Amino acid sequence: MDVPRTVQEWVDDVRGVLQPARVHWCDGSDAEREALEREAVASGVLLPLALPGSWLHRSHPDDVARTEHLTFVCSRDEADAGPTNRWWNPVEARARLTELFHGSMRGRTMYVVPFVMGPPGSRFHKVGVQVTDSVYVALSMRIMTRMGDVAWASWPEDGAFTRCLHGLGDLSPERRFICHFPEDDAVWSIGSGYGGNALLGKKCMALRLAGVHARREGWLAEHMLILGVQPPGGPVRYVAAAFPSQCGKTNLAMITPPPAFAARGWRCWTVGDDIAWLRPGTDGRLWAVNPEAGFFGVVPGTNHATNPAATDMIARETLYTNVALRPDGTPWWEGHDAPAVEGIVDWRGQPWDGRTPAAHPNSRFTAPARNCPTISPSWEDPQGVPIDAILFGARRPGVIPLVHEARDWRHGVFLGATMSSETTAAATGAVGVLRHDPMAMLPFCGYHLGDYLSHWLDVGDALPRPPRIFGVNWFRRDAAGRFAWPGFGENLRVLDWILGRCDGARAAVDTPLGAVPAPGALDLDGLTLAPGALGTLLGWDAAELESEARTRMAFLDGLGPRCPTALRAEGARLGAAASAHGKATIPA
Ligand code: OXD
Ligand code: MN
Repeated sequence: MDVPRTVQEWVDDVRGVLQPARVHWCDGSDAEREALEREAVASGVLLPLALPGSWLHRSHPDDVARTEHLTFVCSRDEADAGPTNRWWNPVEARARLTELFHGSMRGRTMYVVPFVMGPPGSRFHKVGVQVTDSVYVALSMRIMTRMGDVAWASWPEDGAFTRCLHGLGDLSPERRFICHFPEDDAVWSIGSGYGGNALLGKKCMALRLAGVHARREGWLAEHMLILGVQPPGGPVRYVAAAFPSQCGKTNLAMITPPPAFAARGWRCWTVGDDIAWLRPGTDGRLWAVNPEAGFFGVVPGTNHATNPAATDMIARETLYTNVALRPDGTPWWEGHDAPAVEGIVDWRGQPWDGRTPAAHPNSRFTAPARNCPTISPSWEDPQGVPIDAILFGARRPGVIPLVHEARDWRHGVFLGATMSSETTAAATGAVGVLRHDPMAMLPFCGYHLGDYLSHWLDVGDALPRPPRIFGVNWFRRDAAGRFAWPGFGENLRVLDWILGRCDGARAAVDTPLGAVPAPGALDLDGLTLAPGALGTLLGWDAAELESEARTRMAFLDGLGPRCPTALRAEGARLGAAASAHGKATIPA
């Protein structure tokens, strides 16, 4: 199919501003990939690794994570960006970025990258075109999206596409901006080659801009993994789970059943690890697809114990960013299966001193979803998969139990809307600071958060058979500061309880926050926990929950009048329930 006229005109326009020496229209073929890889090696952008079809990219040392303080929602009306986004007047933003883009590709190649998010031809899919001067970005987009001629073949009848303009600029954080123009369905990003800032189909299009479409069209674009869980002899059931960045989404998405469950025949299937597009189905349930085609996962800590599927997946056809290099040409990182060896070169390309991390804490793998050994046979199903349960997870050392269940959709929206989590290395800034991160979408909601929460309530009202909603916390610590729950594969025990609750088949006891497993309801067969761990994991303290309720209410108040009153009512109810319980703690 020919390139649509609107695309050709847009590319001609931006080319006039960027003034590249060459323009390469990506077709997505293998021959093209090989040519781009050769080009990237020749220019020092990629180093070949001693793993089949795999490469190492070292980024600029100042360009290693998402930069939330340089990310803007440029809606026409400032009020539409809401109190949690940085707003920039769209006329001023365009003027400043045009100045920076002007002539910025002189002497360079401009890659035109057409791509599809979602299974092509499905009711979920959307198309975009990204212009970039980074061969690393073009190759990454080839892994993370359906890239190339497939986009022209999937072009929608109304011709709507997201215009994604990306340039490396001079990579200075002083001149780095990631700007979203929701009314024009466009993203302009300059000054960064980092995934979340530069692979514009991902956070920028599939979350921030798709969220705006989703609100208009009655669906949800969420920062969620999608996982299929198959009990012995039963059908696959699907859960979607929102966690802030670096809180184990990829590990949960690729979970391996613990031995006691594997022996009984449990299987788990990966559908997606980062983004879910969820639409009401004609059957009154919520159906989900993963709009991406690859995984952009955190490398440190990945090994055969924590994530065997990812460890096998990234042994070939993987683009590594900012990991360390062993003398034999293979990558290495903290938490690798193998111990460190002599002669490691760190992520900056320097001999490793053994004192600072060898791999950057936010070093990443980019790998095709089809290479994942646990990939679900339904991962590209154009219908999506039906969701039984939604999980909201956070990194909380205290207060929040291992798992708790919402009474209903409205209560579940409150739990998600007011969750908080410790910050991580996925974004620049301090690590380990507790911040509110509603539905793990704080950095990714492209419009007013109050409107977003109202939209969540509306979607639930329109769903005759909504998923049940749960909160989870794998990161609770005991009095000595140790993790009370082993996590990783053992999290299947929690999923088992959750799915049992969806069937009305597992016992629970009420707490002010929600229902937690009743004594004996969590299947702990084959697992030995430290004495008292279950009490730490499932117990609660009234004073802590009262204080938690106050913090949650203050957060909702900060959203202003657009915050749904129904959620404030839930906050008041939590506070009242906690104080009514005096100092009681449910024994686990
Ligand atoms: C990611 C993130 O890369 O959330 O997925 O930062
Ligand atoms: Mn993410």
